[in-house]
Amino acid sequence: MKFLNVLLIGQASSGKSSFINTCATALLDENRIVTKVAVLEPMSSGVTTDFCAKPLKINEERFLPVRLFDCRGLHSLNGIHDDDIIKICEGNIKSGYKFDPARSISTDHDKFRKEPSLSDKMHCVVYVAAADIPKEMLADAKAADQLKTLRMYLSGENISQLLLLNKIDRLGIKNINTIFKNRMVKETCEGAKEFMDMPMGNILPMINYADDVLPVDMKDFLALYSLWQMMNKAYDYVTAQLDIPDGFYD
Ligand SMILES: Nc1nc2c(ncn2[C@@H]2O[C@H](COP(=O)(O)OP(=O)(O)OP(=O)(O)O)[C@@H](O)[C@H]2O)c(=O)[nH]1
Ligand SMILES: [Mg+2]
Repeated sequence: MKFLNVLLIGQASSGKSSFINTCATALLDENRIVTKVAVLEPMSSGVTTDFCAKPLKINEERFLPVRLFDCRGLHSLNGIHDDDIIKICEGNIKSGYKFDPARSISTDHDKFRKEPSLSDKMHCVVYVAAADIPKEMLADAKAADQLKTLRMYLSGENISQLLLLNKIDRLGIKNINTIFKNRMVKETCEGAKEFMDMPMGNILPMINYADDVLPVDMKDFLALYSLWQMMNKAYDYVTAQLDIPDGFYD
């Protein structure tokens, strides 16, 4: 298997593309900020959206063996059908699919993968929220239901779930090098932990490149740490699946 698959799912403007961009910057051995990739171009209606991943370069020849899939969801306005989110996790939906809020992907669509293998499935799911408004991620009842359905499915499959809390800088932090000692950051992470009912280690505080001109070590560090956690969880899932002998559950 060539790539670990990680699904980033969160509402519009939660910072999904910015996180991918920050990872791309942190991975390069250069003193420049990678130009923001248009990972997802919002459609004019604001509800339809593509499903895609972009390669993460380490240098001119090599790529990191992980695919971060960018997917808008967990908010009814984003219009992704509940069934489609599960189908993404199962590996049924190919990169480049345009979601239709009105209906789930049909099995004869050319972006529908009929017989997904382990390498097509999502190996780790990351909910993405903005730290200044974490609960707005689930602002309506439909989204709460969607999250519940997804979480039940993922728990049943033993797929790890993480929470990426972007925009930590918006909590009024004066010095980003002290974020792990900051009371507001601690309280926000604890609030998110309670809200999502997750272990503290699964909450990833993050500050992305937004208006920066020069690279910032702390942002690079946070991106690499979060990416490493995601890859670890994905790797654990894949190895657990591969370790199951054929016919074990028959
Ligand atoms: N201050 C600050 N701004 C951020 C951070 N992360 C993202 N932003 C800003 O938030 C806005 C939305 O970020 P995006 O990365 O486009 O969000 P997205 O989740 O990809 O949004 P969609 O593609 O529309 O679903 C942009 O203006 C970013 O510059 C962060 O950590 N701190
Ligand atoms: Mg985006």
